[in-house]
Amino acid sequence: MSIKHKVLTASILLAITGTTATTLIIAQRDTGADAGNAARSAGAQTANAAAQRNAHAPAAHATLQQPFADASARSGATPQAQLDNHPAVQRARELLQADKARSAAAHGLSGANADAALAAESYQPRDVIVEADGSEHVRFQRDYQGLPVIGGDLVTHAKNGLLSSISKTLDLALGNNGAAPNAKLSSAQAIADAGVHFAGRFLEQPKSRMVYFAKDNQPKLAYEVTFRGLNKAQRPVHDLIYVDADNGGLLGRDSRIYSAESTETSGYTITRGKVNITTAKVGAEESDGRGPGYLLRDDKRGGGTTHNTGGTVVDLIFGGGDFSAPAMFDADNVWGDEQMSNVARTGVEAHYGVARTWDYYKKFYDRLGIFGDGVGVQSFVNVTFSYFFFDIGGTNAFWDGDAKRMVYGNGDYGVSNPVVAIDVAGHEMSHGVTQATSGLLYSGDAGGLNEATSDIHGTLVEFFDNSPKDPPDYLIGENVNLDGTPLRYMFKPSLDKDADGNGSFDCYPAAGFVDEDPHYTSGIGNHFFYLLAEGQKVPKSHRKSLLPSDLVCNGTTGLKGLTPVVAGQIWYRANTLYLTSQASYPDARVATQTAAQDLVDRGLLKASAVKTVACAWEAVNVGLPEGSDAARCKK
Ligand SMILES: [Ca+2]
Ligand SMILES: [Ca+2]
Ligand SMILES: [Zn+2]
Repeated sequence: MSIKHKVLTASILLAITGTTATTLIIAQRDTGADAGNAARSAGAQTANAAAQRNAHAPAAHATLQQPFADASARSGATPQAQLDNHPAVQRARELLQADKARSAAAHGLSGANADAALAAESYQPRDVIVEADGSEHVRFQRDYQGLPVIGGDLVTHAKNGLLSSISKTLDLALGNNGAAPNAKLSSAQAIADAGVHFAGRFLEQPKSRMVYFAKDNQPKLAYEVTFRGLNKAQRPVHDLIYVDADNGGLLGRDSRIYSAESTETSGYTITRGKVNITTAKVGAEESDGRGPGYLLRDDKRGGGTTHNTGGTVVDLIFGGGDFSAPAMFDADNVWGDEQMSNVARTGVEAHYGVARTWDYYKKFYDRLGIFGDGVGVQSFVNVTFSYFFFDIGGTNAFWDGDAKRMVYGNGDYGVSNPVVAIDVAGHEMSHGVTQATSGLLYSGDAGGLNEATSDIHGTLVEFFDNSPKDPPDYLIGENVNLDGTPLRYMFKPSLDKDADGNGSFDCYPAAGFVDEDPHYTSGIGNHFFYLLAEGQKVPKSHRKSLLPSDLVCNGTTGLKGLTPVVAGQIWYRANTLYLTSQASYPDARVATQTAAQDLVDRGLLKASAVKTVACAWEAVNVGLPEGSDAARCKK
């Protein structure tokens, strides 16, 4: 193992709320000391990055201590304990022992050397067949020095207590007579070397374990590196690649048929009752020894997975947190129950929100996944947050742009639910879309546009899902706080102001934004979007407290909207085609007017739509950039 050192790298953790003063957050990330060495070919770079992320994964020997660690050969239905105690297996062991002693003598070993060689090898039964005539056939996996020997498996054939033959491709001698296995390469280096031979795109972090790889009767100490991902045809692949533990050379490979079967099932959520989700049916080898059963993995949507961190703490300044948990598992595919505290319900809701967000982007924008590459994301639930190491609780969620994962807080007992509502899931995933397209910065006007983009799409996902348990609205996170107070209000952003007067902006200030929290400057974009989608109409929930004149900044009356779907098309097109990383609100006005004109040119919208866009911007005091001759609301 090379020694890893920590560096602080800037990473934008885009959170659903701005309860902390800091929005540009420093996350802790490992860099491998062996990075230069590992990147010895261009192809190794992806694997190297993955290896760096994998820095906290248990070492190969630790993996081997887990029960069922060698589950690959345990697909048989007979429980291990039953196999171990089978009389035919006991007899076969004795016969093997005698054969080993003969073999040791044949290799010139005697005394302590022979004892060490004998002790170094062990056998685990995998299958037993006893025929009617008393013939016994026992299949064993072989271990050497506690490491599995790939290709060392054998079958003993016996009758009446006499060994008739052994089927095997590897003889006894493994060479080092009991010396502990000693690899020159670290696990991370082996993953990088093996990565050169993997043609797919990763769906999860590569894993490695140390084994002996035996081919042509030449056992070698090796790393078995497991890669799972998607090939060019977007089919899931599962490759085991064996590299020499001393020099990284390719020794062999094995491809598992990716046997997972997608199943449609249902589960209980925190806020939406029972929902339909897609899970993956897997055997023990695909579930880290927890199964056969089902994983919260959606192979119909790029293999996205949902994980239970078990309450890991993420510091909003220093990052951290343990994200090594495998995808959530359930033996009978019945997920969650009616207990609010059940983590399964939280996982199901996050999993569901991700699926609906995927479907929304596919249906309305023909976009496959956040990055447009057909690959799902990892979602982590059961997280709490600290700030400068002080406990601040669980009422938050964020998209970690660096690690490309979503993290959902647990909520705060008695105050808020786990933060997995669908507008929050849609919000967080949409940060990834922005990251992959306009790349809007997270400060100034651009920061507000970035946050508004996420609120807009999160809301449209809620419209798309249209659940009676969560009627579509222009509120953000109304299902987070137990008292129903939303995090934000798109039609009148300043309604979120706290007692100190901190909160979202309704109207664009002439000088633009510089240092304000993007969760507040998003008010301009959200407000514009509401007017564009719905017009100057007070939502039912607020008819007693607001007048149409309260919805605009410029005293205009009778503004008409274009429908939420059309407004979404315009915003998406502007964000993915016309906005750049430092865009201002006036730039966004031009971008959305250009996007609307595109749709007019394609015959999808009436020519007046461009003016409708201009009028909505003017209603929130966003003008045109200097010298622009783009359309104005009047004339
Ligand atoms: Ca709602
Ligand atoms: Ca909502
Ligand atoms: Zn956000």
